[in-house]
Amino acid sequence: MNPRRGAARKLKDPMSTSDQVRAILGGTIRAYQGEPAFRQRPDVFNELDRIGWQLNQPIRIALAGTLKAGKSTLVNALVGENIAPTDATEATRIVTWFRHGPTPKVTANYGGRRANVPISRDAEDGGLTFELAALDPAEVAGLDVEWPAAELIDTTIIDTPGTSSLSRDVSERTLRLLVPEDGVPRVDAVVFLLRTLNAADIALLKQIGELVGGSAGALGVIGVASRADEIGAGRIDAMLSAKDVAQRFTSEMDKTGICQAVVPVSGLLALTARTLRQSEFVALEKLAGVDAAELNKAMLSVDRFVREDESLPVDAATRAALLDRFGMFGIRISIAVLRSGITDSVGLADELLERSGLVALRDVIDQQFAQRSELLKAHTAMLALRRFVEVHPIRATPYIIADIDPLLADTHAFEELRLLSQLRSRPTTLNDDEIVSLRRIIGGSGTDAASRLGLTPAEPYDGPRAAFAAAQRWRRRAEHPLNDPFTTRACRAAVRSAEALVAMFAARGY
Ligand SMILES: Nc1nc2c(ncn2[C@@H]2O[C@H](COP(=O)(O)OP(=O)(O)O)[C@@H](O)[C@H]2O)c(=O)[nH]1
Ligand SMILES: [Mg+2]
Repeated sequence: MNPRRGAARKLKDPMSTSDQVRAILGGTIRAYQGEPAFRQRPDVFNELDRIGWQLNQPIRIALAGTLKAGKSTLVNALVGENIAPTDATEATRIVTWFRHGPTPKVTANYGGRRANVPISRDAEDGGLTFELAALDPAEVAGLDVEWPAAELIDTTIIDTPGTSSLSRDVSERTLRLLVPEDGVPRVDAVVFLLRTLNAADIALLKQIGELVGGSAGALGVIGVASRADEIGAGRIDAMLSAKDVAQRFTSEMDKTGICQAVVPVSGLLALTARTLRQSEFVALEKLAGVDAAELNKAMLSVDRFVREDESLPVDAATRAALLDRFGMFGIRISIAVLRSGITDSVGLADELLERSGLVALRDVIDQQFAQRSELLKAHTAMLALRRFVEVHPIRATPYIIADIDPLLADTHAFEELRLLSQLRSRPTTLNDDEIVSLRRIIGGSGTDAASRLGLTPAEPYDGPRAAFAAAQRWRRRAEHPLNDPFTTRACRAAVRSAEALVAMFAARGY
């Protein structure tokens, strides 16, 4: 277990937000039981039970973004197995839920009924195909994939069709999932993938961000600059400029202020690294042994690389297969890594995984979503409940809303999340150093005490003093006469975060 998570857990209020949500939900159920008009309405109680049940379920993270942004590939990379069909098969037009289950099982939500979907596995690439032929894809509202993957135990991942696709229908399906018309949220957090960044992408991102991050949507949004390996067009000498481009891309996305963080990721490289085969390692080692000038010539273009060439130690079909799995950049990087002295497939896989950006993305998901999963779920549950009592009004409705609204507004952790995204786009009078430590204290690098205070684990006893100093510093900064209202609000939030740390240390007897 991650020891830092333990610290974060102790930071919670005595009555956690989830407990408060459960209490409100319990009260709501009793209120409906007391209403003669609803006593005989199992549907109403089912819906209320579902809201409560969801609080105990894994956090739901949706992958959204433009068509062919690499969403399905990233699902596979995150799960570590080739289970989400990629490219334009029928299934990629359908919202697919990947949950943990004891045995592989796929069910289609088909015109309000459930139908079992047979699965077949491609002998060559190991990719799955869901046999939907018996069903009319237009009628399939969603697919439920249960899979015995460890990565799905704490997280349910939702793969969505592209949002800016030519088909309005597909766009709307995704939008409806992220921002449902009935106002009842279906997901707790969103990873948004963009492959290019043009005006249309930014407009779409803004639109989704306003809806998603707004009053009726998920609170957590992470941006991914996807297919990052393609930015340098596969040229290893372009790696530096690729990094530049990725950074510029990242900061452009940052500026939209919709995401709490933006990470460049190559899902393809990550998936290949996580499923690297010994035969691939052997083929790459052979290529790495070829004279550098010769190999460079053979790798001038994709066409050239896959054509018959007796002088290369690896046959054309194998080269084509490598290209599919690694991409041009991945092959170049692998060869460079092997030439630098890595001698086993595990070493190569680790290096590729690191370079793919997946490790960084998982860290961010952990900091922004996993460490806050209880809160994100509590937030979704409250939005759902608020919506529910409005749609089915009873005498108690105004009282229930009067319980929910202050919790939504006052819960400091929600304010931290809102600020983490707003700090990227809204001007403040804080200088760069201040922004960095403000982001940190409100949990931008992790919600445990050490991360918030910027302490290394080696100096734990400085915690109480650092927390106290931070509270003082931000209190002073909040009172600066030239602050605009947003800056004051952000500084006050930092004070509250620091005070929570002081209280936590005091409770532990420091
Ligand atoms: N080079 C490269 N290609 C990728 C990457 N991710 C996906 N692709 C390719 O892009 C195409 C579309 O990917 P897919 O995951 O189906 O995208 P989706 O439509 O967003 O689900 C496929 O041919 C993938 O192999 C990546 O990180 N790098
Ligand atoms: Mg897809």
